[in-house]
Amino acid sequence: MKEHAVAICTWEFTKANAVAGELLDKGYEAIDAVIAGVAVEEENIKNTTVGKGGSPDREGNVTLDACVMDHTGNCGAVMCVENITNVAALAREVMNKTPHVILTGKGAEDFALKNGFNAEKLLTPESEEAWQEWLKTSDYKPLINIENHDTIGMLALDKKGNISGACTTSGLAYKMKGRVGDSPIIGSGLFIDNEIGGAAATGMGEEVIKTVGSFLIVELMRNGMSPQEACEEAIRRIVSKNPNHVNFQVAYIAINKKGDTGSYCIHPGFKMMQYKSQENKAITTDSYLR
Ligand code: SD4
Repeated sequence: MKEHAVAICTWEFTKANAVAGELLDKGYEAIDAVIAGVAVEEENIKNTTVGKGGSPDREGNVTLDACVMDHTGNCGAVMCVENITNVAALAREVMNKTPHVILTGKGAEDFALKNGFNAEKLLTPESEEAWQEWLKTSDYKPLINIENHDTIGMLALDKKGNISGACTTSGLAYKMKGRVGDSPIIGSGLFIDNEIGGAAATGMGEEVIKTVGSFLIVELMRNGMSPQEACEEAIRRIVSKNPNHVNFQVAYIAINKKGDTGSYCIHPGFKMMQYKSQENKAITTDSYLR
């Protein structure tokens, strides 16, 4: 048995990370802890990039993306789902109850309704008002930090020493209708290999997809890097390929089998939460740019 369970997540989602960490301390499995943890943000209507209250696409539809991966290497994902709040839990249902890995759009929504999820309006008056305001200029420009990037990716190591993860988002505000980012794509927004560790991403999803960021980090750890070194190398990979990196943020978090953690980002301003030895703290992440 591992001495200490560890939970980490993107951004300063104190409560979500504490919920996961405390469940791990009680002996819950990592997959259950991460799904309960990220649900806190999916249900938080003040968070405009995850779940209910998420910013809509440019046509006013809130469409959610999520994936989960467990210690056995099983995974599930949903993309572009409307009217369902807890899409990480839905991704787990896809993993557990279907012969598939990914369900999208209406198919995912119908599957949710048949499996006990409630249909809910995800667009809050506040998000609708912000969208109406945006429509006046329709200027699509990603913002560097939390204003537009607070997807929650969470990784957990449970007392049995098993690692699982979840990633859930409403994606970039005012994206094109039908756009899907990295967050529900296994290997990009999230990847777990229970022999090695796990990684998750937040930020400009297109850039994470192009470099298959989370899979890359796990493979770098397999080849001997620490979680910190692997996150740094994955950010360097993006930066070296794209001179436009000054205009967008990407941040990674990672954990290995020993419970060592790491995080790195392009621009200053990203924080990771870490729950370890019953202590839940925010860690300011080093950045490529100063
Ligand atoms: C995406 N990576 O859809 C997500 C966006 C994000 O906080 O991280 N938002 O590209």
